Amino acid sequence: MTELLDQFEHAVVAGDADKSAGIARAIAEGALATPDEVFEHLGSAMEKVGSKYETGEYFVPEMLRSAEAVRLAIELLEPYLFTRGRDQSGVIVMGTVKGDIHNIGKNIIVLALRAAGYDVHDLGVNVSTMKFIKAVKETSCDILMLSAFTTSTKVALLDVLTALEREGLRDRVKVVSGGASHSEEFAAEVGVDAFARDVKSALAVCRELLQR
Ligand code: B12
Repeated sequence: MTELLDQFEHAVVAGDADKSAGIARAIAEGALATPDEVFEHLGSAMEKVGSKYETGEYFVPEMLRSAEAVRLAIELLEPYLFTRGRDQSGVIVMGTVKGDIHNIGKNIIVLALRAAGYDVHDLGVNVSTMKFIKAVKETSCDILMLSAFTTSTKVALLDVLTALEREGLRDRVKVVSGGASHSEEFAAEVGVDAFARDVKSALAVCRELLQR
């Protein structure tokens, strides 16, 4: 099985959507891997793509081909992932903060959380502070998850936290942050409740926060 998942990861990194879609279909039809395994490999594949982009081995077209391979694989795997056991419950609002349009990692996390049974309201990218506040009020969510990628959008993350305080909502909702170029130190500095680096830790953090 590891071999199939490695091939899956490799096809995504290579941007070979036909191959990754074929493997995704096989996984879905034969229940050949657990959702956690699938998410881990998708996350890891795109992290490799990100590194290749940063080192100049890949350019935007290569990266977008890999992103398309992920999108297609997710589409094919979705029905299979959602028929698996749903063992969690909780409402989560998620979005990428204002000024930021990165969504590949966020989308993987959203899918993983939904597959684990959470009711996830995905607000998309470039989400204003007001939109986050409105969603927290309307959904009475347990957890607010904020994606922030660039250094400049960290300011937007702080703005959401300040607005939560101002609106008297900070004690009602747990805030989790994540995203490339984000660190544990920064998360502690801005005062979120938890930080997660990848799919596995995001799931673990949500599980833990909802048990408190
Ligand atoms: C893909 C990408 C793009 C794509 C985005 C496409 C898309 N639809 O998302 C495009 C080309 C559009 C782009 C644009 C820009 N980008 Co860009 N981009 C990347 C890149 C290469 C990969 C990001 C990615 O998708 N990784 C794969 C996924 C799976 O990983 P991930 O996003 O990190 O997500 C994982 C975790 O972070 C975590 N996670 C993610 N979100 C969340 C949220 C929560 C709550 C939790 C718990 C966890 C979590 O779980 C995910 C799964 O494991 C990174 C470099 C890198 N190595 O990360 C730069 C990077 C993020 N980009 C960067 C920059 C600067 C930009 C631009 C400003 C300009 C530019 N020069 O390219 C614009 C910004 C536009 C804007 N306003 O947002 C910088 C940010 C640097 C900084 N410190 O500010 C980076 C780090 C590259 C670099 N070293 O310069 N980018």
